[in-house]
Amino acid sequence: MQIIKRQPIFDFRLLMSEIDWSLYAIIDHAFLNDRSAAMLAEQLVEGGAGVIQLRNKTGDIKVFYEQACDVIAVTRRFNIPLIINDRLDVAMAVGADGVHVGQEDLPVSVVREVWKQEKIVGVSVHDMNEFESAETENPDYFGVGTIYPTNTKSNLETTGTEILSQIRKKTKKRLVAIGGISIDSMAPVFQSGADGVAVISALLQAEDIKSEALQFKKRISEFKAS
Ligand code: 3NM
Repeated sequence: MQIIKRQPIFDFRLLMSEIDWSLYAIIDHAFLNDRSAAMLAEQLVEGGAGVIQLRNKTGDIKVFYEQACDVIAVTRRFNIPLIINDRLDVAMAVGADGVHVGQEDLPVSVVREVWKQEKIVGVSVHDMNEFESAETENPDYFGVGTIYPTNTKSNLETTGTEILSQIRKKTKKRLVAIGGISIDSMAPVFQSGADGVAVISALLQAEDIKSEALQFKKRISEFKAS
């Protein structure tokens, strides 16, 4: 295991504008199936994912840390940001580029207080109340969902795409739609103002992950061109 220097990949002010948020791939431990997180990261990035998030809900922080060390070696090579789900300690320990918090995690303001460096902080919102209250803490981007039904996180109500249009009217910040998103269900998400899609199962369950990511990107570039 290598020790990672705690340096941001780019100047942070450039970072937010240089990131391609359109395909935000989440590597979820529950979907590894004996594959390494680093190998998946490589395929996703080669397929065009512009952001990688690492998610591990098992509670085994040592494993999470080791996976993050391996994945950041890949994302650094491709100059792609690595965002850690939930765990600020893991994010800080590996010198990740950001952390994504949910409604039950540390508040955005606390993350910024503890992590003195300029890093990306994203937050999940599921309705307008959560959005309004998260906005007061000034996150860098919002994960908005659960857009469509999904087995990956089935305890939440689905919002459909309407919430994206509502939030789009209220903020210029990056909006990443999440929940049940596949190549065929993406169009309304982008039409409603999302900057990107955050995807787990449609990518990690694909037979060829790199080519699935490429297909996502191809379709996204068609939306952007139209
Ligand atoms: N968060 P898939 S939905 C991790 O709504 C997660 O906050 C959600 O996985 C939220 O692409 C979700 O397989 C699951 O549907 C996303």
